[in-house]
Amino acid sequence: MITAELTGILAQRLDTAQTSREDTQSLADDHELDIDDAYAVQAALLALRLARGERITGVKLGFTSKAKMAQMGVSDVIVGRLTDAMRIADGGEVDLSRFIHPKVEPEVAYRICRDVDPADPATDIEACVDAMAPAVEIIDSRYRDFRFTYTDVVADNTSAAGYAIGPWRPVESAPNRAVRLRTGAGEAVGSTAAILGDPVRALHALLDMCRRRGIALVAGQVVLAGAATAALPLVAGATECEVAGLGSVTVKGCR
Ligand code: 0L1
Ligand code: MG
Repeated sequence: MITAELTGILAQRLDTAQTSREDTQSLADDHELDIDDAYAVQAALLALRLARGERITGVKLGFTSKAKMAQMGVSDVIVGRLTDAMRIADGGEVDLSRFIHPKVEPEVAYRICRDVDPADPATDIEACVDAMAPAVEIIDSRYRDFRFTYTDVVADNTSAAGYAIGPWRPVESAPNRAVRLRTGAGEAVGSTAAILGDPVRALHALLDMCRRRGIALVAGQVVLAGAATAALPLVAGATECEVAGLGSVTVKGCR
């Protein structure tokens, strides 16, 4: 376990990388972090954002596809936090100079409609969401060339950098919706089934993570359930994510 002092130093290093748009080397190059250390660095990093006046708006899951879990050699999802500084309106412009090397992922979002007490064993997480929507997540690893270990990426708030959410609709079970992501850099097609077989499973995985990591979910917050395809580079121009039965969401990259 690393000391509280080192936890703060590593959080500051990642925060400086994000605010200065200058990447940093893997923490694992010179420190041995376990997963608890990594979540402690993530919490310290979030505290720096909150101290600047940002507000938590939700959570995101990563490593929700079998391919990504296998690539990282893990069997757990990872969880990161979203803030209002990351939120982009549907159809809104996003200044690319805010990022180091941004990529975009097509996702499904859920809206939390009542506070979730992770300590309560009777919590019914599906009853705590009232809407779902197409979403795009912007990921921007603070590590050089997007090269990181499992603990690195957790410490770096799971690469969270931005998100936009399309029109909300009532939650409807459909594990296998077609997904299309179009950017100026290309196109990716896939299915929401890539998200743990069914995005609703991401809610259960999230509740489990909230229990283990003491994360509270509050009414009005959003959940990004995970990527339905591999990420594409975020470039200037329109990026659109379309999810069958849910509609679409667009952001416009600009310089
Ligand atoms: O699925 C994700 O949101 C990505 C998690 C972090 C891994 C990455 O940056 O590729
Ligand atoms: Mg994602």
